[in-house]
Amino acid sequence: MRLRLDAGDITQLYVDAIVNAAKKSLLGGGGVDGAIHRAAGPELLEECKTLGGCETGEAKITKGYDLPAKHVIHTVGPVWHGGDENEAELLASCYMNSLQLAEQQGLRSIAFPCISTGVYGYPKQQAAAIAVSVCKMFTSNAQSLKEIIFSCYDDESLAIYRQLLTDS
Ligand code: AR6
Repeated sequence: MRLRLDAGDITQLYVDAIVNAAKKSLLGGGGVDGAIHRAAGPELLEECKTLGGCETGEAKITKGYDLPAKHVIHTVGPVWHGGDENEAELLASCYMNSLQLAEQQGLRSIAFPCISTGVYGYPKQQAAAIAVSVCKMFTSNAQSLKEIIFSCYDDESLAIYRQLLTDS
């Protein structure tokens, strides 16, 4: 099992699944969600409409349509309210539930964006520490998954993840 960084656009990755930092309705939005829907094409929204939304911390899977990725795992990160509203547990659940879904489907590779660190305002360093620690913990139980990619779209996130992966 390999953990690695990618500095580009998550929608360009040839992996079994990319993870979408979605909103509860799963009906599209801005940021990485908007980019994924644009690149996947309108059929993604049609499938999302059948899913009945998604609770914060949970995850649902669809096909990838026009994306190079075969699937999209949609998860809803917590909105940052200062840290006393269960944000850390909910963010950890996003990663854990996405990984479990990927394993259930027998997927070999998955790419995560920096969930909640854009519009939802989660501090990047704290969010990255959770992402890396959940994914590392998961590596010992992984069966089908061989590669986890952290998609770091901005330089600050890239530097934070690079440090975390080097230190651990
Ligand atoms: N590839 C990889 N990462 C990206 C890309 C991309 N193409 N575009 C942006 N990012 P955000 P959130 C990074 O705001 O904070 C949406 O409207 C971005 O730099 O997309 O979880 C949803 O519908 C940042 O580090 O997600 C929800 O309403 C990270 O993706 C809400 O935003 C997450 O930023 C979710 O907010």
